[in-house]
This record gives sequence, structure tokens and C-alpha cells, in this order.
Amino acid sequence: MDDAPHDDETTGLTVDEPSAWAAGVPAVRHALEYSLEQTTVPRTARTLLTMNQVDGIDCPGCAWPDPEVGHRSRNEYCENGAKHINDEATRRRVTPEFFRAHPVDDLASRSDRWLNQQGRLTEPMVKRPGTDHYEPIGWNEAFALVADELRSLDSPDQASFYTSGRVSNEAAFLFQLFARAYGTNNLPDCSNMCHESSGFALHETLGTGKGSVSLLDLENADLIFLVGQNPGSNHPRQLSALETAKLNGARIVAVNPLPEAGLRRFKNPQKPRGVVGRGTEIADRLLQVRPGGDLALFQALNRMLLEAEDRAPGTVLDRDFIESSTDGFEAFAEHVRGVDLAEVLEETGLTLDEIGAVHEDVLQSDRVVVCWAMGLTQQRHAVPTIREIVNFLLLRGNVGRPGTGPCPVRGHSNVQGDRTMGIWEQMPDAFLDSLRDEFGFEPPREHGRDAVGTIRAMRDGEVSVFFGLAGNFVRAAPDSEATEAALRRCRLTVQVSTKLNRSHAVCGETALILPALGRTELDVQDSGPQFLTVEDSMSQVHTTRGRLTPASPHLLSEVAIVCRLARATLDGSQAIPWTDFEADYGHVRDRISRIVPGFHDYDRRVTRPGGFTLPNPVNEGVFPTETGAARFTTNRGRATRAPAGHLVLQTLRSHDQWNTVPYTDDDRYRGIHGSRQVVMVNRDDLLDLGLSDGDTVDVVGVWDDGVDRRASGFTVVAYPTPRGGAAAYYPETNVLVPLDSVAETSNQPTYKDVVVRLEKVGSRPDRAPEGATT
Ligand SMILES: Nc1nc2c(c(=O)[nH]1)N[C@H]1C(S)=C(S)[C@@H](COP(=O)(O)OP(=O)(O)OC[C@H]3O[C@@H](n4cnc5c(=O)[nH]c(N)nc54)[C@H](O)[C@@H]3O)O[C@H]1N2
Ligand SMILES: Nc1nc2c(c(=O)[nH]1)N[C@H]1C(S)=C(S)[C@@H](COP(=O)(O)OP(=O)(O)OC[C@H]3O[C@@H](n4cnc5c(=O)[nH]c(N)nc54)[C@H](O)[C@@H]3O)O[C@H]1N2
Ligand code: SF4
Ligand SMILES: [Mo]
Repeated sequence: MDDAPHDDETTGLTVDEPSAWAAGVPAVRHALEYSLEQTTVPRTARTLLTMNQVDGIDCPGCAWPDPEVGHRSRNEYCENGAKHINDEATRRRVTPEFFRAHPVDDLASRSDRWLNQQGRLTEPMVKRPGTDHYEPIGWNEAFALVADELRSLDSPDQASFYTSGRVSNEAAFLFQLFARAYGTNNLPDCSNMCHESSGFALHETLGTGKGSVSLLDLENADLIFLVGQNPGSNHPRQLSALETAKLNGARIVAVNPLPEAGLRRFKNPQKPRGVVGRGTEIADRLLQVRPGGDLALFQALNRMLLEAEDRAPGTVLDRDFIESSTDGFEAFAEHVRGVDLAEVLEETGLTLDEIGAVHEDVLQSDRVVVCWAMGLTQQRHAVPTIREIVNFLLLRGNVGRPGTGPCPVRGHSNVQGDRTMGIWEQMPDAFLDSLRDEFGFEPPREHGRDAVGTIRAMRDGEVSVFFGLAGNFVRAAPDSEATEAALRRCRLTVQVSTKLNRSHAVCGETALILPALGRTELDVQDSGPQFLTVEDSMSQVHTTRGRLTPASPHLLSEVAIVCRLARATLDGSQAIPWTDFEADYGHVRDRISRIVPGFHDYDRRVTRPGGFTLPNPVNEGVFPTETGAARFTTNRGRATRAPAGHLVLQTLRSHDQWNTVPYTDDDRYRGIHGSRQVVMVNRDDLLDLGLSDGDTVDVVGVWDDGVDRRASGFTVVAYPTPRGGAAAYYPETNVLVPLDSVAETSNQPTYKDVVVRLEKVGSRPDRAPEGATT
């Protein structure tokens, strides 16, 4: 079983009730089933027992932080963390023989799941122009090939260097250093598609793009908002922190169009009570907001707070804080007082009672935290919405005090660290000056291209070399057909990867696969075994050490790959000791400590148990904005309303996938099994559209550029989503997201805000009986 490649068959759709609770015994059982299938028992146990422990492996899943040292349980991981780690520790292998048997066209015809299930990549491979197969290539020849291509470009800006957020601080720092020494700021990353909107909104209003909340803050808040996130599937250990907060007396308000399982009830697998009991109710209130209605909701709450202050002056707002630490209050207040509550009800789909009850919760609370994720950032008005949340926090001084603050919940385990290390196409001059002073070269100053900008430039022939350090760009990006065409126009595409994915199959004229060590694996360099470092969603920087024997003797670490590429490409005029960096990662951290603020004495501090926490100026009452004050802003924007006969589609994650990689076809908590080709629609909308639960439809994108964007053969599932909104899985529906449909100012694709219509293809006779859902 272990070595047999899975076939691509799906078992057929079955649907039952969405689950009312998350993460108990079945969660653990499912993780073990997946582990056993992918690895052998001792290997599984060895990896899992060190996960998220001091001196162990940082979970390669999400960026949720680890509890303080001394407060960690023996099994400090969730079901999904176990799946992610075992997906990497699999015993299956992709060998040169595999590539001989599967031409590139064949790979391109396979599902994402099938590609991933083939196992770990083992050797560098090249696809040469005019051929249809990958063949083995030596490492030196591979680096020479990339170097020749890069050196032959008219301008360094004709290359683009993508990073996905699993990459360590060390590799990320070197990667941006290489790109800038080579001469470009074209450093798109997954964050462009993830929390870019949060970064823009927070930077403008608070002067720093990161959240200021610690785990302790969360546990000590007395009111927590969970807006546009699904922690039961995507940040499962967040539920433990929320449970603690509840036991400490917190109330929780979830704002989400869908009644996600983890927002309802949590059974903590780490506690006996969690295994047998009813578990903890997570959300005291679930506001099933209409898609994109969050801006209106927070504006209404802000208006209510201003009016409450009018009624009882000096009792509602934190006047001292507003006067001493903020600006823009008057203009904001005037604007928000004019918000029309009838319009709010229309925008949010909520009742005045529902909003009023939350307002009462706010008045009763001294310490408020607002958490959010992709349900906000991937909206067209994401930036104004998050700015309005900052207004909401500022009004009662819920920023920078213990138990308060904004909490953007990050996705990839080191996406925040990669940004800290300079992976951003718009790094500020101060950072570039430091690079110059340290390494003696002049970095380019003009902003580079982000993810969407890179796709446009490849499409237009302005970028002809695409280099991906981890990730699966072609599937993560919007407008799949346009993105695929853009990548196919490239002269060279290079992917540094652990597992096979579609970005290897949809490639440039020449294509390289460079197989890398994963986080679970022992990394030995000339100076001995190395460790790596990462930063979680709450700015804690700590080590991660792999212990498993590498999947193949031919693998190189990401650090080694970047160093060797740099040596092959650059002319040596910069004073950058690439060989030393590769031999001893301590040298890399030493340079980081001199360049990146907050990293002084990096090597020593990071090896202390639990590492260290980066300072956040907001927590010291400092707001490094242009004016030196936290800023109230005036925000406008209305939710997308689909025209008659259409729906607003959000593309989201199932419980059983890691981003572009589906592990199975099941989404247990939503009650959907056996197929991901489903579109969830409100039952009343189905009636209006003349459709029934179980019908087969094409989902057709609507955007006024004349392009037919179509996801074919989807089964309609009646689901308790607000009217007008639909949901389907990513990445199968990325084909529907127009490249030009981006959030204002952040340029983030609007993956949760896509206008579609459903074209009926046929009905399935073998459906579960009507009424099985909702
Ligand atoms: N198991 C697992 N864990 C993961 C990942 C994974 O793929 N699998 N991915 C990781 C990454 S990179 C990220 S970024 C995070 C993503 O974590 P999430 O942001 O939780 O992921 P999504 O599945 O995109 O879900 C977004 C949620 O937003 C809600 N939503 C949609 N539209 C709106 C709206 O208009 N308003 C509001 N209030 N809510 C809305 C959806 O119903 C859904 O519950 O997860 C990380 N963790
Ligand atoms: N429609 C839609 N699209 C979305 C989103 C959405 O919600 N809806 N979400 C967006 C978000 S939030 C994100 S973060 C992006 C994710 O975009 P990416 O980060 O690019 O995608 P992943 O699926 O995480 O990448 C998986 C691949 O990474 C490689 N990999 C895994 N571990 C390692 C490693 O340790 N080293 C190396 N070198 N490679 C490794 C494997 O080859 C694997 O196939 O997608 C975005 N796209
Ligand atoms: S919550 Fe996130 S970091 Fe923690 S074990 Fe689960 S996937 Fe890993
Ligand atoms: Mo993400």
C-alpha cells in the first residue's frame, strides 16, 4: 500500500449535516489514518513527538504560535499539523524513472492530489526546449543553466523570484539578498495573495504591518472577534487558546457567512473532558454576515459607540488615548455618524438586534481582540474593512494594552518571517540602505513586481524567467488559464520543491525542478548539523530542527541552493560570503542580526528555549506612522452584489488540504465527502435559480473582459450560506478569478469576491435524498 501510487479516481459525492463541533477524537483518528498511509509508525511517532517542542520541528502547517515553554502539552499539534508533517515524511518517491514514464503533458493532465501523492522529489530534473520529458541533470549544470539565462537578460527585471511562506528565515534572507544583488526587487510571494491587505491597512493606521497581539493577550481578552476565518480547519490550535480565553471569562463573536464547525463547539483532544464531553462552545454569537458586509458591520458598531458616548459622555470612548495618541478622529467620526443603518442591514444581511447585541458586548468589555484571515483580506474592500476594524479598536483604546489589539492570523508557518527578512517587492529604503552598508552593493530602489504584476509581465513578455522558491505558484495564482499561458511564455521556469505539483507541469520552454530538503529532515553542512529559524503569527522567533534521514541523498537545502545559484550567477563584485553562508547558517544569522531590526544577538537568543519575541512598537505606545500617531481613517466601499441570476462566490479551503494540495476529497466538518467539485449554495437561491440540490452545473465567471472563465462539472450542494453568496474549493475554482479583480491598494486577488452564474448541465439520479443538507 505504502509504495503504490494512488489512482485519480474519486469515490463519488455524499453529503451529510455540517458538523457542529471540531477537533476531538475523530480528528486524531483521521490524522493517524493519513499518517499510517503515508509513512511507517516509528517515523510518524518520531516526527510528531518533537513537533512544536523546544528544540524540535516547527509544524510546517499554519503560523499559529506555540504556548510558552513549560505550558506545552506532550502532543502539541493538531490533526492537520500531523497530516502536513506526514505528507512531507512520506516514503513514496518520484524518481527519474517516474519522469520517463510520465511526459509533461501527462503530468499536466493529472489532478493536484495525484501529483502530490507520487511522493518526494529525489533528483534535479530538467525539461529542455522542444522535449516533452524531464530528464536528470547534475546540480552544477543546473545552476550554470540558470546563471547563463539570468546573465543573458537585457535587464534583471526580466526575472521574477517567488517565495512561499514555508521557507526559513535564513533561506528567505539569502534569496532576497541574491535577487537584489543580481539587480531586481521582483520578489512576489504568497503573502501578496494572503495577508497583503492586512499589511497595507495596519501599516497605514498603526505604522507596522504586523499584529500586536500575543497568545497571552488573546487568553486574557474579555471579548474576541473571529472575522472571516475558519480556525477549526485552518488554525486548529487557535481553538485551544480560545477555550482558555473562554475559561477566563471571554465572550466570542464569530463573523462568517458560514456556520463553520470550529466556530461552534470545540472538543479538545488533549483533555479528557474534550474526548467524552460536549466540549466547549466557542462562539457566543455567530453573525452570518453577507459576503463583503464586514465593513458595514464595523461602521455600524463604530456609529453606535459614538452615539453611546453622546448619551453618556466620558464613559464609552477612551478620550485620553484618542487625544494623546491618534489623529483623524473628527473626520472619521463625522463620516461614521452619517452611516445609514438601513443600508447596513442590507449590506450585512443582519438584524439590528444582532448588531445591537454585539454593541452591548463591546460596552461590557474592557479588553477586545479582533482576529481575522482570508474572509476579509481577499475582498475587494479588504483594506478599508481592516482600517475600519482599527478604528473600532482605537475608539476604546483597545490597542497596545494587555488583552487587546488587532490579530491578523497568518497562514504559512513562516510567511511573516519571510517578510521580516526582506521578501517584499516594496521593502523600505532603510532596509535597502542596510543591505548596501553591510554588503557593499547598491540594491535596486524601484519597487518590484508582486504576484499579479509578475503574471501580467510574463503575459506581456516583460518577464521571461520565473524562479519559485517553494510553493505552487501556478495553482495559487488567480485566473488559472491566463496564469498558465503566462508561465508557458517564459524562457525558463525553475521550481525549488519538495513534492510534485502543477507548477512543474505547466512550465517554460526550459524548466528545472530543484528538489530541496524539507523541514523534517536532518540538514548537515560543512560545519555540521544545522538548524533553521522561523517567526510565527505573533512575532515569536524560534528554531526548527529536522531529524529524519533526507528523502534522497541528492537533495540540497534551500540555503545551499540559493548560495550555489548566487555563486554561479553573480560576478563576485559584492562582498557576500556565499560559501561561508552555506557551510554554517550561523553566519547568515550573524548578518541578519546586523540588518534586520529586533534581531540583535540572534544566534544566542534564538537558541534559548522558546526563542524570543520581536518587539512591536504598538505595544510600547509608539505608532511609527507618517504623523507618529495612530490614525483614524474614513472608509468607503460596498459589498459586491451579484446581478439577478448570479451569485458572489468565495473560494475556500476544505478541512483536508494544504493550500493547493488536497489530501483527500473529503471536507468532514462541512459534511461533504468524496468530491471537491461542489458549489455550496443557499437553498432559496437554488429555488430562484431553478436548480436543485445535486444538479450538475458549470460555474461561469462574470467579468467584463469577454473571457469565458468556466469551472465545469460541479455538483450543487444546498448549504446554509447567506443568500446571494456561494462557496467552492480552491484551487479548483481559481480559473474563475479574473487577474484584474484585485483588492484596492493592496493588489491582492479577490478570491472571496467572484461574480458567477451557474449553468445547469444535468441532474444526478443517485443523490442522497432531499433534505439531507441544511
Ligand atoms: N488545514 C489547513 N490549514 C491551513 C491552510 C490550509 O490550506 N489547510 N492554509 C493556511 C493559509 S496559507 C492560510 S492564509 C490560512 C487561511 O485560513 P482561513 O482564512 O480560515 O481560510 P479560508 O478557507 O480561506 O477561509 C476563510 C473563511 O472566511 C469566510 N468568509 C468568506 N467570505 C467572507 C466575508 O465576506 N466575511 C467574513 N466575515 N467571512 C468570510 C469563509 O466562510 C471561511 O470560513 O490557513 C492556513 N492554514
Ligand atoms: N482561489 C484561491 N486562491 C488562493 C487562496 C484562496 O483562498 N483562494 N489563498 C491564497 C493564499 S492565502 C496562499 S498563502 C497561496 C498559497 O500559495 P503557495 O504557498 O504557493 O502554495 P502551497 O500550496 O502552499 O505550495 C505547496 C507546494 O510547496 C512545496 N513545498 C512544501 N514544503 C516545502 C519546503 O519545505 N520547501 C520547498 N522548497 N518546497 C516546499 C511543495 O512542492 C508543494 O507542492 O494561495 C493563494 N491562492
Ligand atoms: S494549529 Fe497550525 S501550527 Fe499548530 S499543529 Fe495545527 S497546523 Fe501546525
Ligand atoms: Mo495564506
